[in-house]
Amino acid sequence: MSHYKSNLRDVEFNLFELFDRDSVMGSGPFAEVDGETARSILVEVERLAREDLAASFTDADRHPPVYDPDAKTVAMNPEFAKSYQAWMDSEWWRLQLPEELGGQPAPSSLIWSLGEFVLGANPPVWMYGAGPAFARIVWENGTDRDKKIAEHIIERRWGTTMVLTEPDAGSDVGAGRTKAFQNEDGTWRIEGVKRFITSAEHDMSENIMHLVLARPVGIEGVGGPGTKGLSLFLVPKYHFDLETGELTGERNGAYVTNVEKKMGIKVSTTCEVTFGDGAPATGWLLGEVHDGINQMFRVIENARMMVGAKAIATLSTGYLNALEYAKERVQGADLTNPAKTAPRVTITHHPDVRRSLLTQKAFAEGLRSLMIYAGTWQDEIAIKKAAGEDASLAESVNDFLLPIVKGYGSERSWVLLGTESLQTFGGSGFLQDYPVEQYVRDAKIDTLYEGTTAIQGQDLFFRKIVRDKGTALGFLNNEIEAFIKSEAGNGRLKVERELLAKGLDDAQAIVGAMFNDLMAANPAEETGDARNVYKVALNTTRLVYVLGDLVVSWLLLRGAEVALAKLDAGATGTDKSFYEGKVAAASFFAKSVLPTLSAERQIAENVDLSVMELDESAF
Ligand code: ST9
Ligand code: FAD
Repeated sequence: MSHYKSNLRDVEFNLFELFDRDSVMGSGPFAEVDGETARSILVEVERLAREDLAASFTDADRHPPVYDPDAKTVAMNPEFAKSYQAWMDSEWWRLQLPEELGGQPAPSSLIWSLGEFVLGANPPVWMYGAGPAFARIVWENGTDRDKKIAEHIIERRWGTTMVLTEPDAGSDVGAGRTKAFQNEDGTWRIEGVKRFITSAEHDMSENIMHLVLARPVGIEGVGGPGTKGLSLFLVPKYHFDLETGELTGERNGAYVTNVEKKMGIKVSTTCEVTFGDGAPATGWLLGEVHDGINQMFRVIENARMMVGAKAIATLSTGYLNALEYAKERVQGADLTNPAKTAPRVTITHHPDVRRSLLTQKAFAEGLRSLMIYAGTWQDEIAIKKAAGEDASLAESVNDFLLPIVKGYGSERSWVLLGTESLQTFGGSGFLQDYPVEQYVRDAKIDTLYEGTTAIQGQDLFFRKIVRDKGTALGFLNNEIEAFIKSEAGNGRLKVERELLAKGLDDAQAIVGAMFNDLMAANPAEETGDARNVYKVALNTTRLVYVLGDLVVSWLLLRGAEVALAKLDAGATGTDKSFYEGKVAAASFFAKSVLPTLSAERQIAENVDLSVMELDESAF
């Protein structure tokens, strides 16, 4: 039986009932994918994920890839390779590609919805299978030569990697020391050691194309310090004929010199890659422009969304596994029946288990709404661009939501998987008999890679709020305010809307306090003290949580409004239960999570410099 438990019904609810994706599907840039097609794609991908992709999930954890240090190659788990092939053969990845690259463009809201199934069933399948999506970035940013390379990546199903991190350059990508020297024929020679590179070696594709950030040497005006001095190079594992893509049989000097042993997600190879040790590592400058960090962020933005989606997908299957167990596990008597001979009940009768299950349900479904909501803004960007209209608001809102999907999504999911989903199983949760212990291990990485939560917090405040001049924040603030003032729920969500109003007020106060501290750090101000920026940064991670809680609660309540209308219209059977569950989860979240924002506000407003003034020896 599959470890993976999906929630197709809730995905469809979000897409078609809450976010009305029927109105954008089948027209504009998504002419080829109408609502009906989308529904059948979801059914098919859900089946594929639950059966073929999930099939190797456990085996691949127990028998991870084997690295041969002499040959510098990796032998993959054969069962996993079958799952990977099943995904590639399905060709659903073409939905992410433009028509010019053989794609059938679909809205991002649909991509992330079906992505949830793949990422919940076996996340590394999506990662190893990201070649075509990477190729899109190469194609969009490339010269004619690069466009050809992009086509080879897709047609020949090459693997791809994103290569930023070095031993001394993790969060601080700009500290990277890998160098690039231009050859006489215009190609480049890369020299340096990168680490933690995902998918950099495996035996599932004939070639691997590395997208490498390196610092050009000896060229006037480029290659300066920091991220802006980095350029992006396409560096293959094997040399190939540029016209046909046919491998020449010659190895390029980009070798995997170590594969890490990890806590989880073991089938995803995490590699040290040495460029130019022994043989030269030759590559091309993407687009023949020195704009590496900007180009790489096109990949990173997508990958951050992917990491959030992975975490959220895992929480959902963790919850549904816990729910199934809880419905069957008999333990203890009902609290209202203290008699020693009282009949034993399933643990779903215990208040604390119900609290835990509803917490899991509310977060899993709320985070799904958050992910798909972000997807709807990506839809909007594509629609506006296709129509030649201004997409800047949609871009701002999407940019704002990304660190929340990634940072908040991963933190909440990984913690809840441990404290609630695994806990529901009691001691059995700690065993490898159930998938949850692997979920916990596999999901921990989501708070780390693609920028740690600390980095997401800084990105959210400094870039997505301050630099954005509050455009996206202001827009969402108005949307939430309008919902609060509306008659949503016809009186039945009144208490919840009041709680949301208080939550919004608290969140506004936190952002306000952070702005004040930022102003007070400005040396141009009379009382400016640069150290006040520490106070801001003491609150940035908090802000990720607070805005995450706020937006998720708002989206859950919007879902409850839709569900109430369906109940009023006479929903019956499983639909009735489903809609009742939506209302209950939204109400539970509003009542049990939103009040905590007042405490966060107090902490944020009272933050001081004592943490920074404490001598390191006192820690
Ligand atoms: C990693 C991989 O961890 C893990 C899993 C991989 C699985 C791979 C496979 C699946 C992926 C699928 C992908 C498919 C691809 C494509 C699909 C297409 C459909 N937004 O603030 P500044 C840029 S990989 C946009 O001064 P610092 C911007 O150009 C390792 N751009 O930064 C900016 O210039 P300007 C991940 C942004 O102080 C420039 O950077 N590692 C954003 O120099 C400089 O900005 C990390 O994530 C943004 N949010 O450097 C590193 N931010 O301002 C984490 C910056 O003029 N560290 N730019 O616009 C950071 O993010 C740091 O904050 C830093 C700081 C490095 C940016
Ligand atoms: P550090 O940057 O040293 O951070 C250590 C701690 O300090 C963290 O808690 C961090 O939040 C905090 N910190 C650091 N700087 C700051 C700051 N300025 N403000 C506040 N706090 C800060 N990289 C790639 O390029 N390609 C890949 O494919 C890839 N895949 C990966 C796969 C795995 C399994 C792992 C573990 C990593 C992968 N990475 C990859 C690297 C990953 O992106 C980095 O590990 C991550 O960005 C953090 O860098 P670091 O590990 O050096 O930690």
